[in-house]
Amino acid sequence: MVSERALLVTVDFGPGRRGVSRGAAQAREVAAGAGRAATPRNSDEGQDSQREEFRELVTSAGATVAAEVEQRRPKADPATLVGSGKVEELAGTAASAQADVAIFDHDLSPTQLRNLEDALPCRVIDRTQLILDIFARHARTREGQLQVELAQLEYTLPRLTGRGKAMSQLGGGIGTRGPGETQLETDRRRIQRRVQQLRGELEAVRRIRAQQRQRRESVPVPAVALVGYTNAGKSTLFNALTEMRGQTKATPVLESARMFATLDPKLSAIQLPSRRKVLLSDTVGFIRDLPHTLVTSFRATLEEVRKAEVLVHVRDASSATRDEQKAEVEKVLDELEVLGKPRIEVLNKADLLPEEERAALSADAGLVAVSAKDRIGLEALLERIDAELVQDPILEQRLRVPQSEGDALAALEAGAVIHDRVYQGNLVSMTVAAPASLLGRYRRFREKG
Ligand SMILES: Nc1nc2c(ncn2[C@@H]2O[C@H](COP(=O)(O)OP(=O)(O)OP(=O)(O)O)[C@@H](O)[C@H]2O)c(=O)[nH]1
Ligand SMILES: [Mg+2]
Repeated sequence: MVSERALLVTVDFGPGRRGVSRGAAQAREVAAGAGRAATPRNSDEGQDSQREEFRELVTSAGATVAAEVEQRRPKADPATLVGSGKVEELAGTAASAQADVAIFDHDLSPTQLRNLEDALPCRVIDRTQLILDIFARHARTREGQLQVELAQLEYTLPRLTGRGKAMSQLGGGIGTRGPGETQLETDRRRIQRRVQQLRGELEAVRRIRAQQRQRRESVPVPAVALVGYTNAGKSTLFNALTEMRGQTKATPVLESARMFATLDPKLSAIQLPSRRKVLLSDTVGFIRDLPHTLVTSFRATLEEVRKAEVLVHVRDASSATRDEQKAEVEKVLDELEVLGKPRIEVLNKADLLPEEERAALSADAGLVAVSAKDRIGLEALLERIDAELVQDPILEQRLRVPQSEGDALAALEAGAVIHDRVYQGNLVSMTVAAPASLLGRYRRFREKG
């Protein structure tokens, strides 16, 4: 498939550079001694990396950048977002760059979308549609695909216009024809029917997932969820942790420089240094201005996050906008009502930082600096997870177990840290550190006195 040529449009609102407040936030973090002084990140840099992020989104959607246009204006034009002079310029640039599509790094109201489509010689899509498109490309499971299609249709329905140009995005039959009003009504009804059908199918898929979860929860294993900005390295960390020595082999998940590589949640059991097992989950990443429709439709996917006892917030230490990314992630966590859970902050990609900065980070007790790629800092991270789990705490006890109790000994061997083991006749006497639930099962072996 030939990739589409895209005209990228960004608009800075407000009087000055968009990044002023962001710069101030970073200055505070420098003052807090987090070692940021080595590489000050000013607002220009923040803005550049937002542009870069937008370009990456566009390439992740499979398009190539044909041209870019920027505008700064105090506030959005209700009719066309950008001013009328700019619309003319856009039309000219789109024509000369032979753009197939103009992509705005903002959301457009149905009116703005219609007016821009009328004025430009190509299709127009907004930021939410762009992200939905990437999601659609990357969804692998049935549930993921259903969720994205539903979100796409719900977003598009109010944006259906008589022109129909916007609809070519949807594939699935509704082409680029210019439907008249009757055709438009038919399309609307058809979409509404499809929406109903998708809701039904999703309901069914979710019932199965709920059953699976119930079965899982009948054996209580604490859940730990990796969360974070897209591309922070969650999947790489997931693979690194599940591949560590002593872990049972799991199929690796996809690591990719593309944004939103992961859509569908993936779970794997891992063992912590205390020998306690937890269920680790990798899931969809977040982004600045994550479309609300996506948060809602991915609520079920994000259920792993809502059910987790501990959240591991994976951050890209090398990103120029890492502090802004952190704030964005916390916004979504708030929306999911999980800000109250214990949260471990991991600064990943530490391998990309200069030595002084890395040293400063590792001195900060609030953070765990790791490199998922180089497998550095993982042991410390597992210890932190251990420490954060309060459900089923680790207790230390002295046990005396008959050697004939093979099952009990094997279970302790697998689930506890054992020291001072002494054999006395047919008894094994030992000190074990293990989750309270495991020790509870072998209360009868407790050494008296
Ligand atoms: N240098 C370096 N690169 C890393 C590290 N961890 C991940 N990466 C790279 O960062 C990119 C994104 O990694 P992923 O693990 O796919 O990121 P993710 O958070 O799962 O991203 P999404 O699923 O898209 O939200 C890939 O190109 C990885 O190779 C690291 O510790 N150091
Ligand atoms: Mg991923």
